[in-house]
Amino acid sequence: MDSLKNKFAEKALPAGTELKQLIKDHGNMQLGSYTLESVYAGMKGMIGLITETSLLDAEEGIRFRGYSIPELRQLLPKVPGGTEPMPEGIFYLMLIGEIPTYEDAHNISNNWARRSIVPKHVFDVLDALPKNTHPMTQFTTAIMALQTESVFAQAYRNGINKKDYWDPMYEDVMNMIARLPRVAAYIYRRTYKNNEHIEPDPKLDWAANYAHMLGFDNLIFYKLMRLYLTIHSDHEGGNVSAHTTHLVGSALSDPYLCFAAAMNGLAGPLHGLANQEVIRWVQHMREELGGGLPSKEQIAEFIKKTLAAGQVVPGYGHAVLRKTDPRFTAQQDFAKTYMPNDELVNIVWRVYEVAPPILEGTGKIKNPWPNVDAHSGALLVHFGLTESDYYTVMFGVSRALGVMASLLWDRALGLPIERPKSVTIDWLKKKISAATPSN
Ligand code: HAX
Repeated sequence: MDSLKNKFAEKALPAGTELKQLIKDHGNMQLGSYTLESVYAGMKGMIGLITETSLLDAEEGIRFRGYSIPELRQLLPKVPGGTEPMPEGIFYLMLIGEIPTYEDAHNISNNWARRSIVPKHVFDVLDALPKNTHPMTQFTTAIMALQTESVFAQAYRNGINKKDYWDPMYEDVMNMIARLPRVAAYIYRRTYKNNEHIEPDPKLDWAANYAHMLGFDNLIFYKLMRLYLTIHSDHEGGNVSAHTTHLVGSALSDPYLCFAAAMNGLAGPLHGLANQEVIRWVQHMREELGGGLPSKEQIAEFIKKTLAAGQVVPGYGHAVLRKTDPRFTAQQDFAKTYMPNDELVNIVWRVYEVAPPILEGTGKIKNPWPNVDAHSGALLVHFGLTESDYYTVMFGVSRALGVMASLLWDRALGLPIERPKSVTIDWLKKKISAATPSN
């Protein structure tokens, strides 16, 4: 270790232990309207944001503008002959607050198709990256390359009245969402399909066109993409990708800058990258056990081994939810209809039977139930989309719908720059000692 690194470890590691002890002994101390414990624990449960698009209930799961996922699977418009909602519909709902008609959703499809041309330099930037660059790194790089097109950045430079910010922001949001499937499909095809690209089909809706450009022209896969891109779109305002969008946007950064930052958060294994990690974890288990459908006992052993190694069981747990994620249930429902005998899907279901009591038994994991990421990979593998490093990009394409609708609301509401107060450990110690009666 170099001397600076050594010095840092000497200082910071004991400080971590000391801070944990402070929280244990004085966690109930009030800091403003909150306790020290809640400040330390990642501000969970603190109301600190106003987000219109969706609201999360710990027991029930997410509601988009008041509607649960099962309700939205019924109520949102579908393509003719379709069975799953169009993501265009949930975008309309999040932005406007009303259930759209089919015509409303179809108009958005056409609007995005018209805006979907990706400037050539974005592909050139991607082509300059080594092929083995992680797809999420390629994705954020491409979003940054798209930023040359920002209408808001140009309008700000030209001097725009703050009351009008939302207007050029709207143009950026619509242009970016329109272009993401092409960019995301390009990343997939250059990384895994020998750089053989597939032209968009403007007659298809947004989700089916993305599936088409990925190379999966299968009607059931189209349905899966509509469901997938709908349910991953939003999870109220405090999750890392949504909060990042809001925070960066509060500095009046344009939508491309905000979304690239958000995607760097989504690329973390405790957030969106968990969908990749779940499939890697299941495959690792299968390899160790010599393939096939593992027994419940074997799965239990593997979970215990993961915990004993100080690692997380990916796809389980949540910062807010305290029940099975309804986004998991929606995907399970889809799988029961279209692929009930798929082996990987059955492993996911068996893990669901085995994992919760073991996780609960640790006594510290607050939510032992599966989240959205526990199921999504197995559905994609079923159709031959096996490259798990790519999965978070698909999540990101969907997440754009929610966080960009929220960003437009932020600017329309004129929300101010975000700037919470931070304090040092030394400040905390002084506060604690002032509040502790001397004896
Ligand atoms: N496996 C093992 N340990 C877990 C765990 C899991 N699935 N979930 C929580 N824990 C541990 C935490 O690491 C923490 O341990 P320490 O006290 O040693 O630090 C302890 O249990 C308490 O954590 P918690 O309060 O229950 O959970 P947090 O709010 O801190 O974290 C996470 C929530 C989602 C990050 C966590 O449950 C986790 O790491 N899960 C696995 C990764 C995952 O699936 N992430 C995706 C979440 C959904 C999402 O954002 N999708 O994009």
